[in-house]
Amino acid sequence: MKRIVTVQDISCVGKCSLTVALPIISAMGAEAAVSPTAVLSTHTAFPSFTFCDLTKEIAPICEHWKSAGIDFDAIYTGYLGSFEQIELTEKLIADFKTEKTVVVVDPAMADGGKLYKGFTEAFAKRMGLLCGKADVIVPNITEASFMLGVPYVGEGYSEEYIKDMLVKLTELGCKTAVLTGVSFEEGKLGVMAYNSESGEYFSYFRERIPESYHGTGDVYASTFVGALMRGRSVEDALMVATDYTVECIKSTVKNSPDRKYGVNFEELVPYLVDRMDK
Ligand code: PXL
Repeated sequence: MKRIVTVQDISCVGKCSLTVALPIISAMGAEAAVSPTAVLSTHTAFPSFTFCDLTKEIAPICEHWKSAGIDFDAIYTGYLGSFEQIELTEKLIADFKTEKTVVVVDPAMADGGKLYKGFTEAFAKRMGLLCGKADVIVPNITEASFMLGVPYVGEGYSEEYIKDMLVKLTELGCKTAVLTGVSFEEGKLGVMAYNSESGEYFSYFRERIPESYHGTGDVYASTFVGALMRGRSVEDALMVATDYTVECIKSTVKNSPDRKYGVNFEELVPYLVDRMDK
């Protein structure tokens, strides 16, 4: 069985980060090992929350893994709370990346034109350097804009604009850049990717559900990594992740109006398992 290590926080309530990554990766038939970075009572979009920093645990945990001969097929990083956590994550990548390891970085730090609470433009630039250590990165357009230091333009951009942004993202050092939440046409939303080795672009769109829920980026990234571990190509894994995320939002819109609580991805686990078996 493939073993993924995912580096991100545990937000106890408000489905995102590890409470999403663990069940989704498990349901997809891969092992989810964790490097938890912090424990929060809720994610930071709630009006208040508790926060217990686990930064000092990261290095000893990694050292133990090394001495025990543990290895990983994928390293998947999500929300990181500080410059120091980014540095430690880079060390984890340097120490555990082998020929077989796929490194996926989701620079979870912004959406809708704004950085999440507590982040700065300097932090976003630093996250850009971590992205340079990845094989694949999966930012949304807001995160990409902050990492590249360009203004967030909202919607109404051209395909050329997105293609140019993707090329610049790969110039950070990753092989493949994916932009999520891309829309060129009313009523459609999806992803566009660029493989800097082949020079090829890929895009996939579905119907736009006019609601945005917290944690969908984490659902997306977890599903993407899970599908890669099941042997799917990057393109195929992006389609699986897009379809699952869309189905989760569709199902949630019917009965859960509070967006902070995330999507009801649990209801769609049978769909995901079925989709993986096809
Ligand atoms: O879903 C991203 C995320 C993860 N973890 C924490 C967050 C957020 C987004 O706000 O606050 C703690």
